[in-house]
Amino acid sequence: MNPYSSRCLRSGELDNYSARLERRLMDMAEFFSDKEMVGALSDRNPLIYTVYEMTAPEEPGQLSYATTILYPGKVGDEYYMTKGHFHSKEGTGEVYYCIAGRGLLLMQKGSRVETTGMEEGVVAYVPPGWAHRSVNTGSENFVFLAFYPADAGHDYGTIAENGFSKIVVEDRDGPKLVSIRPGRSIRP
Ligand code: S6P
Ligand code: ZN
Repeated sequence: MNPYSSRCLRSGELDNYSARLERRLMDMAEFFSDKEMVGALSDRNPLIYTVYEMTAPEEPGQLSYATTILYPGKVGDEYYMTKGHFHSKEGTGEVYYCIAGRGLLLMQKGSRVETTGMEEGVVAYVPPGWAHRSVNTGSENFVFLAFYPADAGHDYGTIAENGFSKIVVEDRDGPKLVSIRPGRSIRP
């Protein structure tokens, strides 16, 4: 295959991409904690995030990249966030680069939870084996670019079933990490 490139705008749009995905609340209802609020918002079904992917062939050694535009908002007290996933293939990590906005990269391995604060210019590393989710804790679009092995694959089912053991909610003093499944391993 031949080399290629994309121009990544500050808005998060790629001018050259292979797929554009939209995730609305009802595409990810099971991922938010406040089920009553999910029900109340179901008619409006707000757009939570948009992804522009440039995927390479799913073969060892190939790399894909994608931007995510995560919109500001909350479902109850819980900030808008991505579904979050493990990579299906063991031994595959990922690099995130924040282009605009403010948020948290929430990661979990077993019962260990780590967060990295994301703002313009921050580069973050997700080591192999860590589930990862992005959370918009700001009032503007949280925009980031991710680079990952093209054959990593995405396991959403484990998160849909078990959830992360901590969620990010708005408190009087700002974003707060709250334990909802203390000490529980994400992969029982
Ligand atoms: C892919 C990478 C990101 C996410 C995107 C949406 O490995 O981590 O491009 O796919 O942020 O999140 P999610 O959890 O719905 O795939
Ligand atoms: Zn990933």
